[in-house]
Amino acid sequence: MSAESDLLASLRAAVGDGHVLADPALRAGHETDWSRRWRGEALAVVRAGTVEEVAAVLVDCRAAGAAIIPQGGNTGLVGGSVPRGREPRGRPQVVLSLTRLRDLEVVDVAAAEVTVGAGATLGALQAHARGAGYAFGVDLGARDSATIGGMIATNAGGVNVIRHGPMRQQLVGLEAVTADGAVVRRLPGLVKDNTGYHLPSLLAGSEGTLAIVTRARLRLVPLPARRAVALVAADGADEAAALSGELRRTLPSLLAAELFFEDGMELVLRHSGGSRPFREQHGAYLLVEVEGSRDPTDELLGAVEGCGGLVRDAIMCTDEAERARAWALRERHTEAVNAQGVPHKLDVAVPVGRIGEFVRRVKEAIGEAAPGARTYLYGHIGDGNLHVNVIGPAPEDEAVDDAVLELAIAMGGTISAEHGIGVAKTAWLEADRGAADVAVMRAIKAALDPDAILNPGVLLPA
Ligand code: FAD
Ligand code: 2HG
Ligand code: ZN
Repeated sequence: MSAESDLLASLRAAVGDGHVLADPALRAGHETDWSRRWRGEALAVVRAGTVEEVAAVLVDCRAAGAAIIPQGGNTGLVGGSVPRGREPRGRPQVVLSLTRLRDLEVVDVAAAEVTVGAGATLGALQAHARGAGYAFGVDLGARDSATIGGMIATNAGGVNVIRHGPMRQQLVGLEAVTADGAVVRRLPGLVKDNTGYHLPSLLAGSEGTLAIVTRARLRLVPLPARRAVALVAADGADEAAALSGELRRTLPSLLAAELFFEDGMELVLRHSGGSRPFREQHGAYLLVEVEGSRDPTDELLGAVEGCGGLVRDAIMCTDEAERARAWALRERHTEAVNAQGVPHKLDVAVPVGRIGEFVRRVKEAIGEAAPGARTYLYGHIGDGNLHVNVIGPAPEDEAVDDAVLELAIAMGGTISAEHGIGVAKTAWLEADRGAADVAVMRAIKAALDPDAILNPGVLLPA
């Protein structure tokens, strides 16, 4: 038997024959990412069902010198969830799928916390929390596929960061398996727990390079009794940023402040149907959502009216159907862009006050790097996070990526606001974080994963 068939045999012994997918047809959906820009070949996809099975898979892979690609819902947008086109050391790659770890424990109502398996989807967690009268503080468009483990690994942000923060802020405890198969577990859910290095914080945003997340203890937030949404038209990104700032100041219950533009909205309407919310075209659109124990519509209306000259037009969405239509205009950008071709997706943040300047300069930079490319901009304006999507350049052509990331750094921003570094941006990590930070990251990586079997080529340049 070859070393690879030995490894397959031990993986089958660890998780059961039916959970080791070696057939190319069964592997295929796990080998290409959501954007179709990244793909690679796996020896097998292994679907572990318990933390002990995860540990056994890690021990087997380490012994066999195989690399492990952790995978949740495979909705990540930086290529970290699928095998590398070329594994840095030429080793076989095993996709470790965590989606079977999807149990949802009873909500701890007194503590406002819940413990869930890493493979539970965000949507399942949200429904579970709602059933106990709570909500979860993070929300994003891929809610029906993205898993809690993947969201921790990427420190996912989403639409409610201005209110509740990203995934890292929801973490009260964690269970994870390190590269040598050891299980680290601290799940009592103590908000006050000052006993040294905080492993949940370290693993949040580690993108599967330090350990496999198997279970998490999460904080919950009050379930908003009522919500109100307004769509506001402004002259441009500067005015939208000023509006968002003013609304943050005047609306303590602001949940979301989202930005999009005319071309993106048109694309969404062509892709999914529906009609324009405003008769005239405007320079920028802002979707604002507030929550309250009583209907916050009047409060929102008053705050928007208070912004006077910044508002060109506004629509209050008073019922659930209108709110859903307004949200679809923003959330469906990702799928509408994907339908145009394989996108270059850059997920930058710049200081909120410079968003307008960034919008102007990024279009110029893309025009120079890739004449004729189509650019769609949208994002979470409340936290300065703009999604830059470019259609046209070949997937392997990085000129446009370089131009956008260079500009973000030059303007005091970051190359990744919420999607992570993945394989897409490793070359830019040092320019963003600096050599000293990257050296510390490398030291942590070497301590926890000395053989570099966990997601090689992701986050840190190989
Ligand atoms: P995967 O894609 O499977 O994996 C992502 C990364 O985490 C990979 O590096 C993988 O190796 C690692 N990983 C996965 N599971 C584990 C685990 N258990 N232990 C260790 N490492 C693991 N992201 C945002 O931040 N905000 C948004 O608003 C947002 N909206 C989106 C909308 C759409 C339509 C889509 C397609 C994506 C969106 N995303 C967004 C990106 C994506 O949903 C998030 O990055 C999400 O956190 C990925 O979760 P996942 O389970 O799909 O992880
Ligand atoms: C969003 O905010 C997601 O919609 C996806 O983060 C962003 O499509 C993108 O680039
Ligand atoms: Zn986003």
